[in-house]
Amino acid sequence: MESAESTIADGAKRSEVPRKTALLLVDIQHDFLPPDGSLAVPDGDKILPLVYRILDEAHAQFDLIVASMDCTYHPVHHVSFASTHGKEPFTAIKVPRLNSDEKITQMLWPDHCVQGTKGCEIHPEVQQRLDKLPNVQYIRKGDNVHVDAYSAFADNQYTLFTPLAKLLHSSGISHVVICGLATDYCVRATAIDARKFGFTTKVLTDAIRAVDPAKSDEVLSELVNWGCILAQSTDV
Ligand code: VGL
Ligand code: ZN
Repeated sequence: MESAESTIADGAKRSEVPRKTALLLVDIQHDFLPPDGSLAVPDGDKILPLVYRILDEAHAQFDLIVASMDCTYHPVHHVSFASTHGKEPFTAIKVPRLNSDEKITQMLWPDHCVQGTKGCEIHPEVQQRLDKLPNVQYIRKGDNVHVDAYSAFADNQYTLFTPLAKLLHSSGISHVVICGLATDYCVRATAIDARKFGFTTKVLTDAIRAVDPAKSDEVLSELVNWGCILAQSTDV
């Protein structure tokens, strides 16, 4: 929410476009959290106190707070569920690209975040805090049964876009700060899309966790190559 003024050579003040920042909380939902989420991200619950602190103490720094939710379609079985294909979770298969003969790789997951179930709900202590704040918006993704959606901006094939890019642009947001789950899937895809849409993008590395922790460093360097800024939750 900083409004910047800079001094130009002749000493006159020139006002700049105010910088507006959104906080993106990625998929902080029951099913991604230990101890009993169906797709619990290792140590995913360790981010919770950091998220509480941001929402309790630093929320005023954000012009908009967006909580994304993986919201897989019920009752038809989602393409990303191992159970849909009679396969084991955490294996990959080839599925057809939408409207195409081309095959693409789809990771298979345990059933998770099915709409209308507890698994889909945002962690209650995060939700309680969001309920008290103004300027909170929710972005639901993954409701196309045929195409998985990691990014909060679009599905994995860029066939369907959520309202997020439009929401941010129409709110005058130029900067986004990202935390949540999981580093190697939904945080990664959301951060890369944020860069593609032109947002200055900060990723809070202590407030994210990976499905495969061995991949974290590689993902973070990939995000740096996309122009993301790595920061700590205490920096906000
Ligand atoms: C996610 C795997 C499947 C995530 C969502 O939120 O990172 N990962 N669906
Ligand atoms: Zn999912």
